[in-house]
Amino acid sequence: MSSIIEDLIARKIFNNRGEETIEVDVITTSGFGRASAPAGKSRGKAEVLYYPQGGVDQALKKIDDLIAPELTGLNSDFQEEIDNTLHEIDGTTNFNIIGGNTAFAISLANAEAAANSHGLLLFQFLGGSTANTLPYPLGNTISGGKHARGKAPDIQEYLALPNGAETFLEAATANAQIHKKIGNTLRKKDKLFSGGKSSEGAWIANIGDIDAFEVTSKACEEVGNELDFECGFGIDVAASSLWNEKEKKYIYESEGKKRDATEQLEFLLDLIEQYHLTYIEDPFHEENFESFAELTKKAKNCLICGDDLFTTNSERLNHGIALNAANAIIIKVNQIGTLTDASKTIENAQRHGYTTVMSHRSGDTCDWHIAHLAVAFKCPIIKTGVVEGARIAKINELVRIEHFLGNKAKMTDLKTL
Ligand code: 2PG
Ligand code: MG
Repeated sequence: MSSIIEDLIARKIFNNRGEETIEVDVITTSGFGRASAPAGKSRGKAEVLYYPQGGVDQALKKIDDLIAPELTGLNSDFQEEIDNTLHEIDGTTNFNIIGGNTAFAISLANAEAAANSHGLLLFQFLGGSTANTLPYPLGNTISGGKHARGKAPDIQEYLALPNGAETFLEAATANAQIHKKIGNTLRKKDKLFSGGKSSEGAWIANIGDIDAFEVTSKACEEVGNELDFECGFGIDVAASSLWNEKEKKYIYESEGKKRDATEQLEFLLDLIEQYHLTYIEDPFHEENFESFAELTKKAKNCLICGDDLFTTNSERLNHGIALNAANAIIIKVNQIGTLTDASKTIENAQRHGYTTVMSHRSGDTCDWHIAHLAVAFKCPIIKTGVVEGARIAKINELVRIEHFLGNKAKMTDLKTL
């Protein structure tokens, strides 16, 4: 078995929004790996640049002209060497020259090719024999903010977290039932509701935030009772999208309210208490580490998670760790570019007691690698929607991994939330 890279083939494909994206095949002497890159809509300012000027076409040219000749002949087993080579070819800190999504697709395709060369699945290759813990799926049920249109809620995501399920399959079942129940309720609540969904497959309805809280918490509770295990409930505020720098306020347009940082803190603490929220992502805008820290100190039994705040970047995470800004972090490999960079951030986060949440992007393909990454890197949670092709690709891959592991498979312990 040999894992020497023989060829790198890249092409333009499309994500679930019909946007152009990049797909890369890595061919080794005895293996093959393929990966494609996702795209965010509510991006953090500190994310790497997705593509060089000229977009995907220019990225493809860079692969042919600059990258393929350098990577051919290297051993795909040495992920760090591959990723370092990508950094060297690019030479900038945010992948300005080759594009972060170009790096992402190569990095992931390489890891897959190495695993395949050894006859292993990706999670086995990266995680070894101790990689047998399945993450809980954090599932998007109602979309708002930048992910919706019209008079939808201001908060971007209403998320179910079935943290009492005994297996991944049970947890995924709970999320599907919660999503369905919410759809039925919205049909009654919003006379104009036509069953519209966002890129992430979450419902888009003409309701306000408070209604969305009521509907989601009721559905989580009812399905929890029916299935006889705890179904938690969380949100992604994506507060950078609500923040108005001039006014220094969070603008809740649908609700017709404006909140400064203190009011935002009180608003969120009330919501945690009233709806027993187990998870809040990006409660404040991406530069406000201090308010994050205040909420983390005051919130009980609730994960306070940084997405735009950290952008999977270890330096930003270190700043957060020093301030006790959060207790959880979203991991999106394409925010930072390579698997090696992302795995270092995960390691750093876990060493400091942070809950790591592997995540999809709102614009995504049927690439299922994050399912393997969540298991390999022991992330207790994966955020990857409930329905819609790109989401189901990842959910079903986790079902397959659980099935493959048989009686060795177990769930992380999130029951204390
Ligand atoms: C988020 C994500 C994914 P986007 O904010 O967490 O749900 O959205 O990919 O648009 O950044
Ligand atoms: Mg987010």
